[in-house]
Amino acid sequence: MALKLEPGTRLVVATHNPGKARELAEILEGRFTLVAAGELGLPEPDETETTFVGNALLKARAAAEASGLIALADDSGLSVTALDGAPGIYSARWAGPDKDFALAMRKVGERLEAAGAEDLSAWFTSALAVAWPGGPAVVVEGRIDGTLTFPPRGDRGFGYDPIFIPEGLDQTFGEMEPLAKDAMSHRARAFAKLKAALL
Ligand code: ITT
Repeated sequence: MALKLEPGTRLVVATHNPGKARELAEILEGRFTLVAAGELGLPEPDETETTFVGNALLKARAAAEASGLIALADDSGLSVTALDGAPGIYSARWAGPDKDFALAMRKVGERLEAAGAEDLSAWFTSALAVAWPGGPAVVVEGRIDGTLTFPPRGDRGFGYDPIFIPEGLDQTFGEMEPLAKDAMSHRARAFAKLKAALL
């Protein structure tokens, strides 16, 4: 049987990151009835996998089992070429327990400086997973390439947005209109694949 997501389906969005939740709601454009993981009091599972895909599946499956609803999860992060792909799946963890992304962005800058890196290329990845309670799951990945800039610029978006300039543009994700980011982001690219697979 082909997996399908019917319009209007109740979908739990398995994220505790408000910036991500907002973008996912914008990208899904009212196609589904979204229920936030926080609203259901769902626990945040430990992200024990070693890939974006693995952690997205883990989060979607945990939310589907705990809620009995179809669940959508995103695992994402910033990868820096000169840092061998770091922080990658550890992007949230570089911000520490206080989720301090000014600190995390400074850490990226300091590591680049310590490495004497001239290559400032980087990319964002988003793995989006959909899991059915007690059933199958689907996962896809989207990516956008760009260049890092220091100091950070702009206060829109979230996380590492103020240091990331997407390829071909000169504004950071932190400076761009949210809808412009949504039209090109790693998350939007992953969703386009999900749409092709499930809608
Ligand atoms: P959930 O697991 O509850 O969804 P989280 O913030 O822990 O929330 P991740 O483990 O996927 O999510 O961590 C991804 C981190 O990567 C996130 O905290 C951001 O700092 C960063 N990140 C991902 N997408 C981003 C984007 O579009 N812009 C800026 N930073 C982003």
